[in-house]
Amino acid sequence: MAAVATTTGKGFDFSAYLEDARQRVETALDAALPPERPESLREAMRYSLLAGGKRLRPILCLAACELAGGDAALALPTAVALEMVHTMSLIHDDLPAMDNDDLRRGRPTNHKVYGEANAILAGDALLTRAFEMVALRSPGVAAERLLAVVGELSLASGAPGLVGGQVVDLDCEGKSVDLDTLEYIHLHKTGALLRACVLCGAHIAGASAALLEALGTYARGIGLAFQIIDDILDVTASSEVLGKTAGKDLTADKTTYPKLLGLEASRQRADALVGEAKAALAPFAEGELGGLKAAPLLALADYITSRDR
Ligand code: GRG
Repeated sequence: MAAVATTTGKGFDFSAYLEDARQRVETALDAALPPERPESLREAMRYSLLAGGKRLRPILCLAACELAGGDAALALPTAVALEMVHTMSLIHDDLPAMDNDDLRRGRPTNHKVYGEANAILAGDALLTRAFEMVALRSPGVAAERLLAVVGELSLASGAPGLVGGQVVDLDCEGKSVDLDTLEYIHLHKTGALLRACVLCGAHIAGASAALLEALGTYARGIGLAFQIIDDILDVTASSEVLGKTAGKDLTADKTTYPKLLGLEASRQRADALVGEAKAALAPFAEGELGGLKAAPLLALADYITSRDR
């Protein structure tokens, strides 16, 4: 795959980059769920996976691979795996036993269409297919790099990541929560998978320990900022634009950054976190080549606070 980063006469063209990366990801997602039995399970998996999210997580993975000097094509199966884990978490999050939502990515939620049992199983099948993508469908990547990816995916998906964050989030509904606990929820429920995205992309390229550490700092900043903006959009945007039910946090009596700090201070906090994330990459963005390689991750950090959905 040619370098995903594209430039114009004026410099890095982020819109063209996003469009190109999204197309590559969509094609790979489609190919990752070919005809297989049982057809009903495949249909439920494809319904949510191919419903057109922003694809931020797989794109972060490809961009990190390129910053580390790797070929983004080799990271594509891992990028698909990360979007599968994310989609699984959305399906499960929407279930009646969790957030009980009926709108996701602009369509009825998976369990509304296929029933609860099938939605749980579609999520389970996406989660396990994610590990299959890495272990069995990543040609050309050395086994020890794939092992590092499997490690990151496991940490992000399980108790130290998504599941742990979700448990504390559910437990805190209707209770008053301090900033520390809120940060724990955000860093686990949302931040852990974003961290895995950049670290997995970097592992595929055999990144140095110094770059992995910088990417960990970058991920912490964008992970928290992403969830703060998510909380802000829940208050300020419409369900139509978001493609999911707006105002849910208030209805579920959840503590959010806007609730604790107010909208303006929350936005300032998100901007500061994105600044910290970008600063962590500064040593790797030096020179013309460094600047070109780091441009996508720097622009993606800004995109997190400027997005409207
Ligand atoms: C069963 C192993 C296992 C894990 C599931 C349900 C759960 C545990 C965790 C919930 C995680 C969750 C849904 C966090 C919210 C993260 C978030 C802000 C999602 C929205 O992401 P976007 O805006 O969505 O990138 P799109 O649709 O654009 O991809």
